[in-house]
Amino acid sequence: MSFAKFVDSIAAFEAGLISDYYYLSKASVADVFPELLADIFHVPLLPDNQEVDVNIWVSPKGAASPLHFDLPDNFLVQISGRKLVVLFDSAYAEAIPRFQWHTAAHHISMVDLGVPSEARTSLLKNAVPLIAVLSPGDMLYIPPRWWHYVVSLDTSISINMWWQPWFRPYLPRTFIAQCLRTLVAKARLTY
Ligand SMILES: O=C(O)CCC(=O)C(=O)O
Repeated sequence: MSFAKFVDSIAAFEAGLISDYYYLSKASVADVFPELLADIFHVPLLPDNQEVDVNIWVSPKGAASPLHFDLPDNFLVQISGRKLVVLFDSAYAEAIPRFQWHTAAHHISMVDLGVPSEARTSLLKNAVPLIAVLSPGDMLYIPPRWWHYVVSLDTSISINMWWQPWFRPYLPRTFIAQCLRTLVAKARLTY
């Protein structure tokens, strides 16, 4: 679909002329709008040599991204329109039902937060959300493994930046090494 047709589809959806919408989601800026890259500044919080995966999101009012989590760190930057973001601390990970681990949707929840259901009530009983409304110029940091659900409150343009600090790939090994050390220390105390 051409971008012009996509923009027409946004207008048609918002006018109630069509019932399904298209969402230009996580489209690599380098691939689809390379000319915009010059306008995207390096986030000063990040080291100069940090690699960043920059994506653009364009959606009609009412579009939603399902409750899901991502593995990289994320800055979600609002360019135009507002977005509602519902976030759950990774401490609640076990309280959120998700598709099976071996499927492509393993990072997506089966619960649609936009539709009342017993599953949604039960999820909200066990996990307390943080809620943010992003306006143009706002940037939200979404930590890795934090579940999030996003609704466009207006016709919306955002970019997001996924990145991983250099030490992240080493964390699981460090964690396993720490567990082994603790086990050995406990075994020494016992015998
Ligand atoms: O803006 C959206 O609809 C979703 C954004 C998102 O899920 C993300 O940046 O990881």
